[in-house]
Amino acid sequence: MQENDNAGVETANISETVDYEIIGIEPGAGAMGLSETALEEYDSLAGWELVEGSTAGMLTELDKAISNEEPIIVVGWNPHYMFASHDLKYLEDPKGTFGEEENINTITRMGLEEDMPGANEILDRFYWEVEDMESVMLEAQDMPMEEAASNWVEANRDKVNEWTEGVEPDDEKDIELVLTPWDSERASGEVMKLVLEEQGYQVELTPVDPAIVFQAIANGEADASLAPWLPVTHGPFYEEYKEDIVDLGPNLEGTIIGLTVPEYVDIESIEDLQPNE
Ligand code: PBE
Repeated sequence: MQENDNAGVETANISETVDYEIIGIEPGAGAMGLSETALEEYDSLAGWELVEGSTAGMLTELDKAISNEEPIIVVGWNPHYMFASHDLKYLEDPKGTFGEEENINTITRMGLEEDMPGANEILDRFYWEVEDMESVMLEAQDMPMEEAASNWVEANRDKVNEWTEGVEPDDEKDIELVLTPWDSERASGEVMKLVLEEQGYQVELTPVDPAIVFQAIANGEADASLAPWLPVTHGPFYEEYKEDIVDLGPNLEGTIIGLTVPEYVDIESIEDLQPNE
């Protein structure tokens, strides 16, 4: 790492240097709601701004800051390749605003189990690890997501067989999955699309905001989703629609969300920041 004569000064003024701004992502993201709550709950974040934008924009800002070795605070999460491609750390969150490790659940519309018991069974069995999802996401940096998903399916036949073995195909063959527009859910969506297509289904993948995922499943416009991060990130939507959806439980365990900084930024906790006053 390069020596920096101003390091001491920068350490003292990290909050000022980042202009009391947290670089956020798409306004509809659950992670943005949690970040807004953090701004309200932490005295150290009084007067700070959460900048709305996009995941791609946030990653560009992060790249830029890291190549200049400047401080930056972003909304970060796992599974994602940002932690594989950069040395990053989550700021400690003593108030627990961002929750503990979470799950990604599979949900379906009411009646899917009766209408399409075969597809429902495959969706119910679908389960993979953080490393699986991240490997698809990472590969999709260099190729279309469909292709990365297809490579994963080929390389993980044992796992895929566990999801499909002995399942009777349904008469009804059209199935629509709604997902959120992040790479993590594009990865699970494309994998499930391939798995169901191999069983003779026609699968439509529709990316929408988290709020719409729950709405579409609750009113039966879409059949299922592999995208809800629970219990905290999409908790408010889940609470609103839980009577009108079927929750098949986790398809992945161990997601994390938090305020994220490069390793060289010399603070450890959200409480180490300074209010903007
Ligand atoms: N994320 C990725 C989403 C869910 C998947 C953490 C950016 C969010 O709603 O915050």
